[in-house]
Amino acid sequence: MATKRSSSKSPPATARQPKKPAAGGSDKSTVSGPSARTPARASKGLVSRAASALLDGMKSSSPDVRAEAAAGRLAEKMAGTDEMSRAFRFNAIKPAEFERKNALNPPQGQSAEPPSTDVSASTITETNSNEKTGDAASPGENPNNAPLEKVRVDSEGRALTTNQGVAIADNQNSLKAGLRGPTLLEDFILRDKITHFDHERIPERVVHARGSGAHGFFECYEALTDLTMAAPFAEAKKRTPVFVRFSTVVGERGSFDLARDVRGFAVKFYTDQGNWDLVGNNIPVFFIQDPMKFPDLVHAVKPEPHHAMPQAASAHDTFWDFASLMPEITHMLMWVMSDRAIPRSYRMMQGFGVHTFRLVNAKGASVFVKFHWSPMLGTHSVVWDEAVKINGADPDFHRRDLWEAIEGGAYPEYELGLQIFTEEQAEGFSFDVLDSTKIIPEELVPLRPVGRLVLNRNPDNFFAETEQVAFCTQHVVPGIDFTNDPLLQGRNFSYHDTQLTRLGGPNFHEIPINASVAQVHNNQRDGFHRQSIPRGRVAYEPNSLGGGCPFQAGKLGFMSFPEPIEGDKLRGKPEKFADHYTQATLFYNSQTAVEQNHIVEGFRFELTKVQTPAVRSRMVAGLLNVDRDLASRVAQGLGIDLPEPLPRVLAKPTQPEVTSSGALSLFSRPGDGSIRTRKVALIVTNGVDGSELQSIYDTLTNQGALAVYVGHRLGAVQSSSGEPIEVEITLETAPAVLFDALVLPSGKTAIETLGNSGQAMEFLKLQYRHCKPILALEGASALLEGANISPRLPDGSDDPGLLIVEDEDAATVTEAFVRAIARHRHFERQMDPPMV
Ligand code: HDE
Repeated sequence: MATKRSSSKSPPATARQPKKPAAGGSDKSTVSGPSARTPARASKGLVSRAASALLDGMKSSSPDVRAEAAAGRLAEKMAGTDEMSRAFRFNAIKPAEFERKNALNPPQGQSAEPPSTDVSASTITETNSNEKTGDAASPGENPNNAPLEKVRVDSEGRALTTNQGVAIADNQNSLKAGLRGPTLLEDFILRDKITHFDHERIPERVVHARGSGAHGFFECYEALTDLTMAAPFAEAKKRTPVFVRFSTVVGERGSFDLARDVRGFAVKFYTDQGNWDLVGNNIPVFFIQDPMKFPDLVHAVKPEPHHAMPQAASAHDTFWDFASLMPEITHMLMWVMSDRAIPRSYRMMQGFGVHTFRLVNAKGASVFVKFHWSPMLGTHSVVWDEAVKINGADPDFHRRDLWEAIEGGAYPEYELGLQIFTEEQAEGFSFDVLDSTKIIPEELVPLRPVGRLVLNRNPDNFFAETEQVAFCTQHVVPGIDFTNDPLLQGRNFSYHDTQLTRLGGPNFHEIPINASVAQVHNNQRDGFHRQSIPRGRVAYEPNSLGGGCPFQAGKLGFMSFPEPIEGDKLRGKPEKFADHYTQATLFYNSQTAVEQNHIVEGFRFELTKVQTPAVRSRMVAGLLNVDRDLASRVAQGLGIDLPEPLPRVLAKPTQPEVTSSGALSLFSRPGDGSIRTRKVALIVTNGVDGSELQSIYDTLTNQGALAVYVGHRLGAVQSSSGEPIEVEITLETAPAVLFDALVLPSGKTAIETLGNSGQAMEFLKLQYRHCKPILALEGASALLEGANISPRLPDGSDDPGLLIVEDEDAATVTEAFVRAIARHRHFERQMDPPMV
């Protein structure tokens, strides 16, 4: 931060004539309070030597020369301290602590430059450097804020050591009294290793325990200084480093990725004005309206306390019991039962700040804002039957996908869009913008694209970075401010509090992944695991003995937007919060028929797992207030009669501004139309037509897809021309659900073999059931017939996701196949229950 020094600035130490120490002070005294002794050496003229000479004297091997030099420097330090302290005749900013006009215009703290570096030092011996201490501190620098390479460790060419750096001779055997004798307590090497191991685990996050992270940057398209002074938006093309963590909410740290769940989308911006954490989700609304209910929500959805089941699932009684008694949850449930809760990839889901925030510009003017991240690859999901099976086939499906994409150079990218609106606009809305169970339809306030987020670097170490990263909603920078959304206000307490336990104390900001790139200077001291070694003796403000430093920044620092507040002190909610259903209906009405079907199926699955009929029925009664057809279909799926609708809190339904919003459908963001990073299985066995497969393989690879030869066993299969094809993965280790598309080979004997293979036929059936594109090369339609797969859709038209090479040339069909992969899924063929 640029600091303005007070007029008491002194000339550089070397050019200055030292003053006499303050009367009664002593250069020898380290106790507070005046010493009666007059400084012994001050009169000897040593203090008038140039500081550099004194410094050299301190390095002398002669104790006498050192003592003389030390005395000189101590005297100079005292004199300089006194001189600096005198610059603070009184606390000049004290009057500015009072009155409104001063509150809006805080002054910068008073400061004075020390006349020499010794003056601000803890000790004049700091110039005696060695390999451990290094050189003296650079005044005004906190090296903890340097890039992460300062803590990146590499052991190449190094021997094993203990944590004390002692080389370990034998890492195989503990120390024993005789080869067959007892192990000795003396074995400090064993104890060093085992003790550390015993304490390797830290508590997992209470929620969002399972996550995956990546480094990257945010680049803003153009300066937004008219709206905000926040550093990331200061100028066009400005890049701000970020660390992003995606997560599920409910499951424990080792749970599977494809739970039906909300996904966390937390972004830490390391701005040059300090850290800003935008701790969002992939769903723009939340379950509850008041933080008071958060522990209840989490207790209801976590595994039931008596038997700790189920893991990472909301499909159980306690969650739906709570949900059916909390009508404000209804809108969120619509999203969570939709395909948003089972994304194909972290790279293919949106992110939302959820709450209304404020942007504040340098003139102090403020607007409201909602933050939206939209993936460049479009929004895509898997289907529920697939999700269940992916969790068995690869519990790390999303983690692996993110890691491999970044490692492979396909950097995930998202666009940041802002919904910007004024307080006056907000007052006119039919809903309350402080209610986190409500969205602002894009038809009402369109999205303004302002920048892009690119994830281009995997972490070095999962624990050090992804596990230890600590996001807190209260981490904001000048230009970003809160609103009175009660959930946000509650979160602003909760996140810091949770890190204290999880990361073991108040110094978690010093853990390298959490340290800001902006300099950190304050008078906070001590606590568990303190890393920085503060220089000097001053740990309070105001001070004159530290030259006033660190001083308050005044208007350059964070200033809360001076929102006028008045009201009674009470517990309650505003009336508009009581509209629990209008936006749930809006969401349902904005979905395509396919998406509506999936929502019905989502409710049906979850409520089927509920064992208490009263809970099922109460839930259906709530859905009746959303949409009668939805409720009837869910009731039918549960085999129950339609109950009476739940009573509404608001007698008169709200008149919404829009009744359908295209942007709420996942299909409204199909992405860039490419097939980059899509996984395509080419099934091979002896006798396949190899050259044809190879050309498809090449076409797919050239377009950025990940083509993979899948066979029964690793090793080579013989193509019909005798050319070997190397199997890359087997049918048993990589079942259908791990692929986005399938190619069935040509070749008579190969087709016969595959027709008799349970694994190959199951692979084909699942690809079909999950509505994925299938390319059947010449003759492979026999396999389709064998699997009871029709080339026609239920309505009799051609299935556009099923491409069969008969008379057409393979190249034309391959092109159509590529287009079909880009479309992701072909839900036209989906039937309930599935035919195949
Ligand atoms: Fe969180 N939430 N939350 N939450 N949340 C946590 O903080 C909490 C809420 C979200 O990758 C915890 O560090 C309360 C909304 C994400 O590390 C905890 C309330 C949204 C993450 C906590 C909410 C979120 C968390 C647990 C209601 C979307 C993971 C561990 C007042 C806007 C961040 C931790 C990461 C994590 C509390 C509601 C998103 C306990 C009290 C709304 C993405 O502090």
